[in-house]
Amino acid sequence: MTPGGNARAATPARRHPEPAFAMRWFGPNDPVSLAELRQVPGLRSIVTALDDVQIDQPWTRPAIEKRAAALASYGFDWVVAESVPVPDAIKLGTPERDDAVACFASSIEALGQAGVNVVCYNFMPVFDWYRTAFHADVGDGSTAMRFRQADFDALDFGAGAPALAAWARGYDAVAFEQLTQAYRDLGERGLRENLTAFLHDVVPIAARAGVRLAIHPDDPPWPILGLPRIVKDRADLVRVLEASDDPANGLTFCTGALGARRGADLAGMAGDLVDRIHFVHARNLRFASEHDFIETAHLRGEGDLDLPAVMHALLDGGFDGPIRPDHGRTLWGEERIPGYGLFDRAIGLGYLQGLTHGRRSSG
Ligand code: DNO
Repeated sequence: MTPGGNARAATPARRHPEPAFAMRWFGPNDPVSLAELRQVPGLRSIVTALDDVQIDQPWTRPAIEKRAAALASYGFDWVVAESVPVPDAIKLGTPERDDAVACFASSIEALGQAGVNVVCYNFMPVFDWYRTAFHADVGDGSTAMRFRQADFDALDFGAGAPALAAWARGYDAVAFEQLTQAYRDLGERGLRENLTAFLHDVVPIAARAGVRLAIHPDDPPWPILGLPRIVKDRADLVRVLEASDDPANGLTFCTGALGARRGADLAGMAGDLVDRIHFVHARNLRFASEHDFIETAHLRGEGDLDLPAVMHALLDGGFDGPIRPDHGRTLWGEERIPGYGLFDRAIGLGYLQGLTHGRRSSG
């Protein structure tokens, strides 16, 4: 019997493998130290990036091996590069695009040689993920990140956009206006074509290097500021996968990003796409209304997303890749990067481990 007696009942029961339970570390400047992470039960795998490398420079094998050695000295493996940045030249298809693709490809090859086999990237224009509050009051003395469209709409980008802690660079007024206008002119269709061209170029290189590419969905998963968004929902994910059938062309399944579209069938998507899911971000959130949500603890019932259902779909589908608890609340007075405190993510990791072990012993 297949657990749950679901649509997979006709296929032989799947094993329930162990994913690689991981946490993200932002490098030497992260207020969470490797010494602290070492105390998290069952944590052997780290997700990190060489954020100090300029975006127009490739990641070199010595630099990658240096970071891997720092992790290894605490007993950790580097399992995912999150993220290797995709410069605007590639997304916009400017004349510098080919050089930028060559640079990205060279980073992929070096990562593969160093044994880092999964690469997370995104194709979001201008902003990576965006929140309108980083320390919103949860009501129990903790804080969490929030996105409220009305607050976003009230922002004034007339003077450009500030750098947001640890994930995006800032732009002055002129650069911001030029860049946003270039993406608006490009539109969804142009951005999709540029993603397809990018995949066409880099997927074969990744496949040869033994690296799986894992695109991260847009967050929030709807257009903001009139900018095109092309990785928002199931149809978009399928379109990305169809751009190249090679298994090296895969997904980062981010429950928080995809689940911010109210009513998204996360477990259904996870089960259907599991063979191409190379990396999982597990995050929970609670809706105040459509396009207004606050992030919550991972536990079922704390937020509106059903992480146990997603985990079961992944495990029943044979998922054994890296998974990390994504954004958590800021707890117990810690001073960390918003969303990336130690405590709630450690609790979240324990929850994901418990769900996995429970499913294994019942399946
Ligand atoms: C947010 C993360 C993102 C993610 C990139 C992937 O916490 O999920 O910053 O790393 O969007 O490229």
